[in-house]
Formats: sequence, structure tokens, C-alpha cells
Amino acid sequence: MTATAPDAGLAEQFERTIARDQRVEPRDWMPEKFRATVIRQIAQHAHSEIIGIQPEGNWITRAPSLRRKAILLAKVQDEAGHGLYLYSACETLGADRTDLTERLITGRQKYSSIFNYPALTFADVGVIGWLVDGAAVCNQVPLCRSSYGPYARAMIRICKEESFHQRQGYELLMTMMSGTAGQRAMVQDAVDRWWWPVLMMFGPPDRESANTAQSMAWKIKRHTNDELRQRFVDMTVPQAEALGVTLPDPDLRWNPQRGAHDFGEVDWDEMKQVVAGNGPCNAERIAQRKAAHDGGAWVREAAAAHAAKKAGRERTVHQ
Ligand code: BYC
Repeated sequence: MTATAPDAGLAEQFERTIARDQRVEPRDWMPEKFRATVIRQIAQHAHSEIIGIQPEGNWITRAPSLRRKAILLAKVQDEAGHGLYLYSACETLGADRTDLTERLITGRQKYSSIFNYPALTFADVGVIGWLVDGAAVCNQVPLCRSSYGPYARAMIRICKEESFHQRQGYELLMTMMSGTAGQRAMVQDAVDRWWWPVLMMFGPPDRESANTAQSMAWKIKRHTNDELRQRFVDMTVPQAEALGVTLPDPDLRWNPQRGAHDFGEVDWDEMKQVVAGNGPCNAERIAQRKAAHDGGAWVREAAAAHAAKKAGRERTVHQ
């Protein structure tokens, strides 16, 4: 692995790489704080993808047609894949996969607040695709230019898939909006419940964001939380109009001076509560993840035993 005590040359080379907008690669020397910050962000991102399977996964058996079931199954499989690329990207920094999972299920590492809200109706599946994946695309496209190479490269494929997810959600909602009055009401109800939690996905306001300044200086993050939240609101308003739904914010309006939408204040206390573990589904999400991890122990043991046996046989052949 890389040295911990830099000679001046290594530190300068790192600074030059960042200044020239080049990528830091796993074998390059990097400050320990840079390594820890990237591990923190990628691990939380990976955990979010894996926990994010649960709200929608619950709907696979109840999707209203074979077509909707196949689409949802494919989407959920994509999210599992994203988790795997991201855990692998973390391993390139020396993080241990078992340790990361332990940190998630013991609550020592965070995952996105959004997945602690329940998906109550099938309209929620559409709204998750449109708004949650839409927010993910908005937040993650700039991460394709993140300064840590394996993260930036993983984000390229993830963003392509997230953008497909966003479109499938929007298409589902378009179909429901051209259905019965009851279906239209279900969509509006789902939008009303998800809108504010989605705005929380971008993180705390810049004035309270502990990590943004350093992460921007290192080009791990390319925009602040508030910049991306604003970009998302501006992008979503015309989509809501085309869909025929109302975004539940009386303060939402176009501001010609700023050339952007003004919008109401997110309930930051609610976000803090959800991040602290007190959201509507936190306990259930972690319990389900832990049960899946414990239930999979025999598979990990069998794979390790098989690998050891195979290595033993290869040693005998080579003696
Ligand atoms: N929920 O200093 P800040 C997906 C934490 S996956 C919970 O601004 P930073 C999808 C933050 O980690 C969506 N915690 O932090 C999956 C920090 O805690 P620590 C996930 C949050 O890192 C399946 C503290 O609050 N996307 O889209 O500069 C299906 C202070 O925040 C949240 C990513 O992970 C939150 N909402 O900025 C469908 C994207 N917000 O570690 C869709 C990559 C903040 O100091 N990550 N915290 O204890 C990022 O872009 C950044 O990490 C964030 C936060 C913008 C999220």
C-alpha cells in the first residue's frame, strides 16, 4: 500500500494531480485524510444502493403486470450491482468489505436518509424512479469527474443505469396519470410524501455541511449540496407540470432575478432525526439487512472452504 509519512515530493505530486484535474489512482500516495474521506463517501453510497433495494423490492411480487414486474426486477438488480461496484472501489483504498458491512449493520456508518421512508403504494415505485433516481442522477453525474479514479469510473455506468431508472419511473407515472381519477390521486399522494425527503438526499445546507469545503478542495465533490439541490428543483418543476402533478411547496416559484426557482425550507430537524436512526423505517431496514447478511453466512463459509480446498489442490499439483 501507500506510504503514510509523505516526503515532500509525494505530497507535491498529489497536489499537482488535483490541481491539473487528473485522477488519483489506488497506488498513488494520498493524504490519509483524503483516503478516509473517499472511503467514507463511497461506503455510504454503497450502503445506500444496497439498502435502497428494500422499499422497491417489497413491490416485486405485487407489481400489477408481468411487464412491470420484469422492469422492477431489472432495476432492483441494477441497484445491487451498483452496491458491488462501489464496495469494490472502496477495497481499492484498503477498506475491508466485511468491516464495511459490520459498520452498516451496527449503525456506525450512514446510508441515505431517503430509504427510511416506506413505499406505500405502487405509485411510490414510479415516484421513487422519477424523483429519487432523478436526484441520484443530478448528484452523481458530477461525480463522474471525481478526483478518485475508481470512484469516477464506477459512476459512469451507475449514472447511465440511474438515468434509465428515472425514465422508467416517469413512464410509469405518465401511464397512471392517464388512468382513473383514483390512480391520479395515488400519484399525487406519493409525490406529496416523497418531495421533501428527496430534497434531503442532497445533504445538509451548505452552512452546516461539515465535509463540503474539504471535499470540494480535493475535487472529490464538484458542487455543493445547495447547488445540486437547486439544480434538481429547476430540473423537476417542468417535469411535474408535464406530468400534471403539484409539488407540495407553497413557496415554490420562478425567480427571474436569480434565473432559478425559489423554494421553501426543508425540515432539517426531520432530516437529523432520520439520519440519527429515528425515521419511520430505520430499524426495519437494518434488521432486514442484518437478517440477509446472517442468512448468507453459510454461502460465505462454503465459498471460503471451496477456495481453500482449491488452493490446497493447486499446491499439491505444483509440489
Ligand atoms: N442521508 O458534510 P456533509 C441512490 C451525512 S443512492 C444520510 O454535507 P458530504 C439510489 C454525511 O454523510 C443515494 N446521511 O457530507 C439507490 C455526513 O456524515 P459523516 C446515495 C447524510 O459527504 C437505490 C453528514 O451527514 N447517494 O441514489 O460532503 C435506489 C454531513 O453531511 C445525508 C450518494 O451517496 C443523507 N441524505 O455530502 C435508488 C452520493 N446527507 O460521514 C437510488 C454520493 C448527508 O460526516 N455522496 N449525510 O458522519 C454524496 O454526494 C455526499 O456524500 C452527500 C453528503 C451529498 C450525500
